[in-house]
Amino acid sequence: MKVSVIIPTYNERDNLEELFERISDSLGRAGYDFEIVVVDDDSPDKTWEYAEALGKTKGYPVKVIRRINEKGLSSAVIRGFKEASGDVFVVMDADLQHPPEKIPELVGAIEEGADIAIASRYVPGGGVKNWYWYRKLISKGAIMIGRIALPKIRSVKDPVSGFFALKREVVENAELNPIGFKILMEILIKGTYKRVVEVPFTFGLRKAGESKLSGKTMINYLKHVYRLMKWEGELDRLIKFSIVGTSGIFVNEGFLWFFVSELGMDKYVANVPATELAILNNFLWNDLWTFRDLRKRSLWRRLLSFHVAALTGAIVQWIIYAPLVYLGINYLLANLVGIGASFIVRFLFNRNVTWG
Ligand SMILES: Nc1nc2c(ncn2[C@@H]2O[C@H](COP(=O)(O)OP(=O)(O)OP(=O)(O)O)[C@@H](O)[C@H]2O)c(=O)[nH]1
Ligand SMILES: [Mg+2]
Repeated sequence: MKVSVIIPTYNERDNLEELFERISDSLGRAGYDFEIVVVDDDSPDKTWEYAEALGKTKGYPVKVIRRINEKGLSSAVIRGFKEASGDVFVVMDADLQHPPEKIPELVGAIEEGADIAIASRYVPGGGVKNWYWYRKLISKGAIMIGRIALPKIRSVKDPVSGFFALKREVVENAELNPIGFKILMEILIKGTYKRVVEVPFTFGLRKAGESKLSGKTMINYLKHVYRLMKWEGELDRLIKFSIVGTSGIFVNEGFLWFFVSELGMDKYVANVPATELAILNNFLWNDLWTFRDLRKRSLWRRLLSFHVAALTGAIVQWIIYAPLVYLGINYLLANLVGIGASFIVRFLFNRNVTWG
């Protein structure tokens, strides 16, 4: 079995020597046949030239791809997949934040039957070195958003890791988007695989050179999650759920108005039957339309679960509604604000439990 270590680089000249040595050491010691595929975007510091030179003078099995007119981390990795000749691909950064000594463990996991083995910061034993609390928070928040938006990757603790191994077959026929921002997430959504394992590791400090992280990183990440949601059909679901929810608002508000104005019911009480009628309306349309393809549990369980979601949403809604009414805000408007907050809670619950 041959291992191809794919390394995207941009101005990483000063890290190469140690990187190649440590990769060779760890894979050589474990007895693997391997190659190193460097995909460099015509770095001004001539990383590509130095990589070739190291291959020649020190005998490392290096293949260097110098891209002149293309840029970008994901497209570089995708290019690496195309050029690699191994049976197992390993993707890692050049700056030694990903310890090469972990590679045999990742490849070993693949040999034991995993299709994808992720070096993970967020499983027990893993971590990050010297990150400020806010960088940790942003990282975890970003992952949480990704996992909530994309149910397929829900079980993966570090779906944005840049250090992972996979079988060639996982990506061979996948339509990977080269402008995708986090290549692993792209692969987890579009690749062909069954088993994913996570191996803990500590994300170290950059050895030399500069970070390419920019202020736009977060926005690009959110755009990427959005594109993957669209690809997965999750965005369609969210839109359908909103449309159904909107119909529910009319049912809810209409009955609330009817009960209060026409029947003279108490405003606090009238909210309850109005909401129940909206729940039944929403369940019907979501079951027939939004989540039609996800009807796995029995009708009664779905209906019950939908009510639990609705009750949870209603509690959230009431917690917002009551104080607003108390503050003298129009009760219909107060109800509307409450519905907005409950919408988010209900979508997540229903997507993941009722039709999960
Ligand atoms: N080919 C290519 N490689 C890139 C590009 N941008 C970044 N890289 C490489 O991708 C890897 C990860 O980039 P880093 O800047 O280290 O990103 P990071 O690890 O998230 O950020 P730091 O923690 O600040 O290092 C490094 O090996 C970079 O050289 C690019 O546009 N093209
Ligand atoms: Mg880095």
